[in-house]
Formats: sequence, structure tokens, C-alpha cells
Amino acid sequence: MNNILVIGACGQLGSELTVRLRQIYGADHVIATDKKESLDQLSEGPFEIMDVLDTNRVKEILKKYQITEVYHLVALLSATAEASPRFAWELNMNSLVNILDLAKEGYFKRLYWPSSIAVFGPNTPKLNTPQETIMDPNTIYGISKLAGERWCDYYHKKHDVDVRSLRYPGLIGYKSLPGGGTTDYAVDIYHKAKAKQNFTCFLGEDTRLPMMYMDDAVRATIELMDAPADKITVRSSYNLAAMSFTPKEIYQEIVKHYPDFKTSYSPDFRQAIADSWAQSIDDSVAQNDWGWKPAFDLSKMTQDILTNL
Ligand code: AKB
Repeated sequence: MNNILVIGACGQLGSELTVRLRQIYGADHVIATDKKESLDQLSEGPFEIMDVLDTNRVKEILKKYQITEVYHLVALLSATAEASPRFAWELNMNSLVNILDLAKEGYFKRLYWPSSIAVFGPNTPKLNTPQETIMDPNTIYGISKLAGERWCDYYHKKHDVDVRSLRYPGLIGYKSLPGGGTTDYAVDIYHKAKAKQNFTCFLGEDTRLPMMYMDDAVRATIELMDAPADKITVRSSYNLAAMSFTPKEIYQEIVKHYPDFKTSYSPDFRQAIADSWAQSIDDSVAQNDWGWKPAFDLSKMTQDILTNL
């Protein structure tokens, strides 16, 4: 039986992934951890306060629950990381390398670590960005994700660590709020529409970015972790895609449901970050290796969010 540790369980992805893992493996087999207090939706199973940079505490939890699989989700995202580059580097990088070392030392068997479209940069082909391509990220978050991918690949090749990773597009969910990302406008806009308030977007109306509904992101993560090891040909991180849209296009979709909804545009420093990223992603390697297929497009996601929010 798998005993799973989720590090960063109170975050945007962690909170939804933990709930899904508990449905699959049983609440007692999925240990949620975070630096901050737990959330209501995590109250079904074990929760421990844990700072991922405190290696002794991480070891203690790994031993206490006889953990076999770790989802290490902690990171400072793109916009926040620009405000504290040194801390972002320390958190994003040291935490990963510490966890990779624990995997190498045999504390657990399999590791999941998220990468991002932020690994791409101004010289990356913007349309249908291939799995293997120019990567010249110019944000500290992107630099840390690209370096992290190389560490993962290195630990797999050199130490046979079973580490798996996805380059997430912007993740959109309604159950939890994101913090500090460049794609987060696409979450906020639904909350404003539902609250019958006007929305001011921090990106220009034609800024196209790859995005994914949280249901698809959670399913992709679990499908990757469930795939037989011999199907995993990429140990840095897989390109992953579902949809791409602009702020204007998401507005046009929401306005079909809320005809009085109004949006204006006031681009800030996040515009330059968005402009440096890819606009659409070729995820054919993930499709071929472990059968990835998204279920949600912009219209289906909008319908689902506005019904349930
Ligand atoms: C961000 O905007 O920083 C994240 C990401 C694309 O990784 N959502």
C-alpha cells in the first residue's frame, strides 16, 4: 500500500490534489503537510505542520508515516518570486535538492515535483512549443524551475531516483485561490464575475497563455504517477497542454453567462513575464508516453466554474 506525503497541501494545487489522492488511497494513507495551519477540506485525514526546508522534520514525518511517495509542491510563483529573488531561489531550489537527496537515501520510493511553462523564455518558439527546445527563462521562478528539471533528470540518471514532473500551464480552479502567479488573473476573473463586480486585468487583452482546468491538472498528475516506469521517457518534466486563451477570450466566454460583466485592462510588471512565455504547448510526448488527454476547454471550464463557484 502507498503512503503518500503531500508537501504544500494548503496551496492551490495541493489542496485539490490531496482531496483526490485521499479518495483514491484512503484518507489515512495521504499525509497533508504545510507550513501553515490546515484547511477545512483537508480535515478528513492526517495533517502535520512542516517546513520543507527543515530536513530533520521532513525525515521525522517520512519515518513516522512510512511514506512511499512524495508530492513536493512548495514554490514561490512567478510574480511573488520577482519581489524576493534570493528567498525564491532558496525555497524553490534547496527544498527540491533536499527531497531528491532523501529519495536517493531510500527514505521513500517515488517523487512528484511540478515544473511550469515558466521554463520557457523570449527565444523559445511561442507556438506549439516542443518538448525539447530553446529554454532561456528570464524570471527567477522560471530559472529555478529549469534548474529543478535538470536536478530531477540528473538524480534519475545518476542515482536511479524515480522522479516525475509536469510543466503545468496556468492552473485554474475555483475551490482555492492561487497566490502570486502571472496566470492568476484567469482565476480572479471568475470570482469577480460571480460577485457581480467589475474586473481589472493586469495583463493586456490579447496576451495568449497556455492554461488548464484544475480537474485536468490533478488527473494528469495522478496518471503520470500511476504510469509504469518504463513508459516515462522524460525525467526532466513533460510538456502538458489543455487550452490557450487571452484575457479578452475568457471575458467573452464569461459574458455569455453574465451579460452585464465588465472588464478593463491595466497591464503591470506581469505583462513582461507573460510576454516571455510560450503561447501554446505541444504535449505529444506526454500523449504518446502515458496517454495524456485533457477533458476541459475554455467553454466547458467556464460552465463548470460558474455553476459550482
Ligand atoms: C505562474 O503564473 O507563476 C504559475 C505558472 C504558470 O507556473 N501559474
